[in-house]
Amino acid sequence: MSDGRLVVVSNRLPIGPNPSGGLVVALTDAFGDEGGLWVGTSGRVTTEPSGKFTHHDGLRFERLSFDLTLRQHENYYLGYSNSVLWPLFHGRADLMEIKSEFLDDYLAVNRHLAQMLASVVQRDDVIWVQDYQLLALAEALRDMGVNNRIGFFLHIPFPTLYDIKALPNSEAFISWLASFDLIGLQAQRDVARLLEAFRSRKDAEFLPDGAIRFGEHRVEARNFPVGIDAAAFAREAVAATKARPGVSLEPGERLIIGVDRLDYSKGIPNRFKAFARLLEKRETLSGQVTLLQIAPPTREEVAAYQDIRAELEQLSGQINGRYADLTWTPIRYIHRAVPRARLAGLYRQAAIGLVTPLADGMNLVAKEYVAAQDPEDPGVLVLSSFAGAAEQMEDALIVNPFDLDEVADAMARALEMPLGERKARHGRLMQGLLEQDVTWWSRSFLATLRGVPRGLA
Ligand code: GDG
Repeated sequence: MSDGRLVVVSNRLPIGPNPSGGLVVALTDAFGDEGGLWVGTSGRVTTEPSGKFTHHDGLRFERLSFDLTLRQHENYYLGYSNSVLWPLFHGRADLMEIKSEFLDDYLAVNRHLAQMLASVVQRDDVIWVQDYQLLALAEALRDMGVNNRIGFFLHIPFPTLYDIKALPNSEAFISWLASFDLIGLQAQRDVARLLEAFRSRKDAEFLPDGAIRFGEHRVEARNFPVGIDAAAFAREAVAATKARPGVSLEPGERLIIGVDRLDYSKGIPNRFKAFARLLEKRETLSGQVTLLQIAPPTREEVAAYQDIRAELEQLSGQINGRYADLTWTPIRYIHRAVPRARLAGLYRQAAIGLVTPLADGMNLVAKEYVAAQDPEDPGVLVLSSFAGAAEQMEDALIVNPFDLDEVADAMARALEMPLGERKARHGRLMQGLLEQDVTWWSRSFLATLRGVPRGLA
């Protein structure tokens, strides 16, 4: 076991005196009292490439940021990361935009970062790389002679071998992965796909302990489902409900909530259509149920995101036009971010958490919705089988988001579900969230990484 410093690398560094978010909670715990280093981009776009890191003080661990140039932002971040890898890994090869300069700058940013990192990494450090923007980092570090343990965690789904073939660099892509010591994935299905990709390589040797050997290097792949700080979020939901009333509803009217970055992978159009199907099938629900969809903007410079926004505006207008009356608007669609404390209260107010992605690494909204419920009168989670969370959250009503009737029927079932069944399902789901929370996630990943054998396989 190595006890060296932890060095985390992610695309975006959390900057400011009080950064928040799941990853910050998990890693603050992982850095512990010994501290460590977190490295990532500053979020600033400059004209000159930055040759060295900027230090940020104020936390128990050290933070180092670097700036991207406008060209790097366009090609590495919006281009290869979010117009090639993101759509492909979410099963949307049709939305990929392949340009050679995207890949060139993706590699250039990964190499440039590796170079800067190599100068600060110490002999016993363990390096933990986060997510799809930095897939090529370990290979670049190895080329520079960095021999430390390097782990990688992919927050989004791993693609099928069939989809990998659609990459302009599918062979090199597998070699990038083979340079890590440990690859963490959200779900078992992702591990199976990664192993299939490795199996397609003639130079891969599957070892009896489950690891894979490429030449002299050995790599392991396992699933570590990301959790949330469930206990803290439950407290936040109670506080939010005491602090202010939720959205105003007519007597007897019930709320269904959806919360997602406005992304085509989240299945929001299907959700709206399934909700319309529910209204069509159950006329008595007219005026009795409202869908609140919070969908803050994201990656608006990418054309596919402009298209999904236009589609949703059209669809919500159409459904509201058909069903609304003087006192009831069936879909309340908010294209803006809502403060986190407010969100916790809205989840708690909602009788249904409607989470219907077409592809999703995990989906933390599903977990937050459950954590926010009143255990004495909990709402029901309706969850897509395509979210990684479905592997853990078997007590949700699991649906196929492509089948509008199935989703509509699950909503109807949730609205009618007796209190005893709701409590039993919620109790089991909450227990799972508390047992496998976000610190469990980072601790299990790091314990595994620190324990992987080094040197020749
Ligand atoms: C990636 C993977 C994986 C959303 N709207 C507002 C808001 N949010 C917060 C939610 C939740 C987070 O954003 C979204 O997390 P998800 O997990 O649902 O999805 P991604 O952003 O796509 O995250 C995903 C995750 O990484 C972690 O590994 O689960 O599969 O795609 O926390 O609450 N927060 C606030 N206002 C909003 O309007 N405050």
